[in-house]
Amino acid sequence: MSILHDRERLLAQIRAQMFEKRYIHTLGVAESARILAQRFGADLDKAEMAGLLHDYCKCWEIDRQRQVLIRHDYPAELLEADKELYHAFAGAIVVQQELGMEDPEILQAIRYHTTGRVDMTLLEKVVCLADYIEPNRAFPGVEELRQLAEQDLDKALAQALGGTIHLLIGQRKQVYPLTLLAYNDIIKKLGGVTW
Ligand code: DGI
Ligand code: FE
Ligand code: FE
Repeated sequence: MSILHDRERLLAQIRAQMFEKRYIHTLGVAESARILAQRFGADLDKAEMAGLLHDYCKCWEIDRQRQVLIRHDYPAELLEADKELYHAFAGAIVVQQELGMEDPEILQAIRYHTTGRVDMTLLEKVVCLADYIEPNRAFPGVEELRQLAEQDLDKALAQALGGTIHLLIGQRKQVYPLTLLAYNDIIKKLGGVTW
C-alpha cells in the first residue's frame, strides 16, 4: 500500500522530518484545513492531506532545501529571496518524489502555502489560511483572524497576507513579489476595503 494511504506510516514519516513543535503545528494545520474546507466547500480529504504535508521539509537544513530546488524547478527569483520561502517550493517537489503524491491540487497548495499567488484556488486559500489560524498559533491579531475566517475566506486571507507584509516591512525585510500580488489580487476581487 502506498504510504499516502497508510495514515500511521505517513504520520510517522512526517514526524521524522521535523521537531516536535513543528509536528504539532502540522497536525493543527491539517485539522484547521479540514474545518475550513467544510466551511467553504473545498475537498475535505485533500485539504487535510495538504495540511499534513505542507511543512514537510521546513526543518531540513537550508542547503538540503536549496539542493532540491536547484536540481528541479523553481521560480527565478526564489534563491535571492528569504530562505523561509524555500520549504514551500521544495516541499511540493519532495512529497511528489519521496511520497508519490501526484495530485496537482495538493502539490500547488503546498507550493503556494507561504507566499500565496494570483488566482489562488479554493484549496490553496484554505491551506494558506489554516497555516495562520491553526489552534497552536499565537500572534497578535490571531483571534480576530479566526473570527474573520468563520465568515469569509477571502477577507481572512487578505488580512493574513496583509499582516505578514506589514510585519516584513516592520522588520525591513524583502517582501516576495508573489505575496504582494496575492494580496492585491484578493483585495481587488473584494472590491476594496469592505470590512
Ligand atoms: O512554515 P510556517 O512557519 O508554518 O509558515 P509559513 O510557511 O507561512 O512561513 C512564514 C514565514 O515566512 C514567516 O516567518 C514570514 C516568512 N516570510 C519571509 N518573506 C516572506 C514571508 N512570508 C510571506 N508570505 N511572504 C514573504 O515575502
Ligand atoms: Fe510553511
Ligand atoms: Fe506551516
